[in-house]
Amino acid sequence: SLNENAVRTASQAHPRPADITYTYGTAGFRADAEVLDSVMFRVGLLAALRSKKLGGKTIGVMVTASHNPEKDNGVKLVDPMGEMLHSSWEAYATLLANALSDDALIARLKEVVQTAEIDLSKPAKVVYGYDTRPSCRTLVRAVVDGLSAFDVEQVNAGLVTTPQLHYLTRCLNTEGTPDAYGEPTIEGYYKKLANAYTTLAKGRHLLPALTVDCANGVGAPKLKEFVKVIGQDILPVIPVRDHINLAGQLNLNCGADYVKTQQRAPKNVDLVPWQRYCSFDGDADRIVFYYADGEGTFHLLDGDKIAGLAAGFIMDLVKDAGLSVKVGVVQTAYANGASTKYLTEVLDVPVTCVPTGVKHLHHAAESYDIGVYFEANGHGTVLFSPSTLTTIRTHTPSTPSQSAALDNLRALLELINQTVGDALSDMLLVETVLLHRQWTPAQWDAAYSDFPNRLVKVLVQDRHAFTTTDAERKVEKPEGLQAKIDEAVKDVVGGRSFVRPSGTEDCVRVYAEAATRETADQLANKVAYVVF
Ligand code: NG1
Ligand code: ZN
Repeated sequence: SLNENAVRTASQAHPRPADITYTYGTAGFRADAEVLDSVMFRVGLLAALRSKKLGGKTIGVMVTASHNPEKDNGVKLVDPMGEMLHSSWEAYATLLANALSDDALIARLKEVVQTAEIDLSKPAKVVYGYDTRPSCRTLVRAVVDGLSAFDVEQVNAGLVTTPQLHYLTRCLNTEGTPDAYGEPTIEGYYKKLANAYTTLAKGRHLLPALTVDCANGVGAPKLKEFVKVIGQDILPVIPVRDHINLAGQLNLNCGADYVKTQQRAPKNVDLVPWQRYCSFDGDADRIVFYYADGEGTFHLLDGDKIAGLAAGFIMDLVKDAGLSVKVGVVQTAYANGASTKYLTEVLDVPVTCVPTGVKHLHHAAESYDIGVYFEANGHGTVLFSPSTLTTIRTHTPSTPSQSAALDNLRALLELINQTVGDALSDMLLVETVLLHRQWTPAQWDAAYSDFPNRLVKVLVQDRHAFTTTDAERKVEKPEGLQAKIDEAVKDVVGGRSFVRPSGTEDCVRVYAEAATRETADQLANKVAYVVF
């Protein structure tokens, strides 16, 4: 049964601020680090319960606030196969975080134990990690206090990227089984990616070095560790924005989120025309590429462009290997309309549109033999179904060129982090395709031109008053709003616009796209006005 005394004593050291309501949303808990101590402690408790519920399987806990400012922090739970916490447990997280007193917390713990039918006598194991934020040190201690109240076997992964923590979680749960995902160490992660990329790069003419903006975050030391393993001669990269010990620099005027939302290079970076650049976000689970042309004009190669590049390459490999395996792409409503058109009309690949949030994309991608999913902001990966894995691993090629394509597909299985989007792994995927095609960023970019678009935030009284349908492309409530949006879009050439409440910020987002920059901006403003 529950050791109430242990929980109460531990909880007294992590009092909850009275005036805040916490919500476990798409990005877990995220807030100013100052108000997160009690939340971290309670997430430790919940991780213990989740592990017990799953008979002692290892649960992951990642302390990070991704692309948010340095003063923020956050925490997410990772389920055993490296996927996001099952959505049915998000409510338990919110319930525990908001208990007002130690007694209320104990009452709610009992409630969760009963509702979720948890056998407390089962063992529990948790692996935890954290990013470079200065607040991590004390917040991680709070998580550990929560775990310790339940006598959990603990693995401290230390400073890691979010996708590394997902990788470790899956490895720990599959070790010694036929589904073993890899060695459950960071060294094992590097070796797996390095071996795969070295195989894929073999005999190819080296590309000029890639400049990597690490957002002054955890991606910087991790990229450098990786380059030591693989060697600069195989992967020539130049890490920049790698100041993880300079206060206040994390995600500041750099990183994938800055580049994507501002549609420009990191501040004070002069792009050398036609050279390749990319940016990670603060926890290295997102990546976007970019370059400048001869006039110095900035060109973004975002998640949509990566999806197109990856899908095209994988489809070619599948064909060359003589396999009959279906590739599909999953996007959200934020995908540029030009990318959807390119995928369906040029690549002739099926496209599914789902609501925002990795769990929706991941889930939809699982229904394809090979599912490529990317959010426009650069979060994404490629999933191979179990039967496709078997096909690729066991197929006997009948020609040397089939054999070569098959070898490349097999290496891709190892290269791609199938637990979650991973900036390092996705970077290597893009580099592989560019290497094989011998493409410059401009040649990659030539697939299609993005329709001009604008994303704006609208601060409203109550964002929960907004509900959507049709993968967020239509507003249901407030009533009558969709008709007004339709009216605004009606006469705009190439116009498309939709409105949805953010899952991570207290605002409503308005997206608009049109044939010209000016009309896209006008449409966004018009729709923002009717929302407000
Ligand atoms: P919200 O705040 O729900 O729009 C944002 C991103 C998502 C996703 C989550 C998780 C946009 C428009 N939205 O969600 O794609 O990455 O954060 O971090 O980019
Ligand atoms: Zn992130």
